[in-house]
Amino acid sequence: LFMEEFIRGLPKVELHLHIEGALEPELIFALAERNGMTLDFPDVAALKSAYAFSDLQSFLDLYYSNMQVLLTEEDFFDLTLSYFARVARDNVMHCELFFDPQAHLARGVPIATQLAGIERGCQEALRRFGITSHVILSFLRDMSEESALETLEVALAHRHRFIGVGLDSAERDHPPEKFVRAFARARQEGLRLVAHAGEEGPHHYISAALDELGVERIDHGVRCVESPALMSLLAERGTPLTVCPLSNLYLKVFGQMSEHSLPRMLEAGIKVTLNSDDPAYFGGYMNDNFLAVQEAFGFGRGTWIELSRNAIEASFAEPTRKREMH
Ligand code: ES4
Ligand code: ZN
Repeated sequence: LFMEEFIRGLPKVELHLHIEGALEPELIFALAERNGMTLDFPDVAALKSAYAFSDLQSFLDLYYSNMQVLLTEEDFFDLTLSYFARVARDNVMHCELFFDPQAHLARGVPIATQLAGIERGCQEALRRFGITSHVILSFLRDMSEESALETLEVALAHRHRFIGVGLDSAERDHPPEKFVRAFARARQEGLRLVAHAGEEGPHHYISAALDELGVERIDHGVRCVESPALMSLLAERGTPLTVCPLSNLYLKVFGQMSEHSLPRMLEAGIKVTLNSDDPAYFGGYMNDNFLAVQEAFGFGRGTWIELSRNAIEASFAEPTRKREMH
């Protein structure tokens, strides 16, 4: 109980959060009503009963379907501020959030609308809660590289509104190599680079994201434990992994939390961080993830401090902000 209070009170940094994955069922219904849309579910309870996933794709189908209620700048603002209001209670002090522009562009929502709403939500979070944040534009890997490049060109009119690019969505059969040109273009613009790899996909996707795309952080990366050579490399280079324990459980990457590769990665000296991924879908926000890990592994205070330091160091926060957080 003492450890639980200690973990709840720890100042936290979230580096792996899809803002569309913070869309709670109640907000889905509120936005649908505001936008005059009819949902496939009669009420919140019926929608929630669909939140049982067998793998990544079964989750993504519902995730893309639900986000159709996001149409206006106000919708993106309300979503973003609702996330920050929730994690202020978990003592989150800094967050780097992903958004999926291609998913909204496909419905005719301009990238300027998306970015304006998200940015205003981030500014309000700083004003109300003192939480700092950065936005990362994520390419959908199940779409073409041409689409990624077009999206990046349109987004570059708002270059100052995002700090980097990422790569997400259905991983299997969509290796990092597919996006070499898109990441090279982003690098040219001085953008920071991250990519999802080794969540459902094989460990060699992690190596490819590092070597072919030149990413600075790996999102998930939990399947690195299948290659001892890769684990040594990650530890040597100090490459941060943004691990999402409840996500991995809900998407059946691991059968139980006790089987999660987190302790093996820590043991190998890899810079692991803990994050929530899609908190409205996977049973909880930062503290829920931290406490689920503690229940399974019973870490001591030293490990929790190490995880917290890793997240501050792995962030793209300004050096002065990093010093403040330490
Ligand atoms: C995602 Cl858990 C996960 N994996 C890959 N892409 C995603 N987009 C949103 N959540
Ligand atoms: Zn993710």
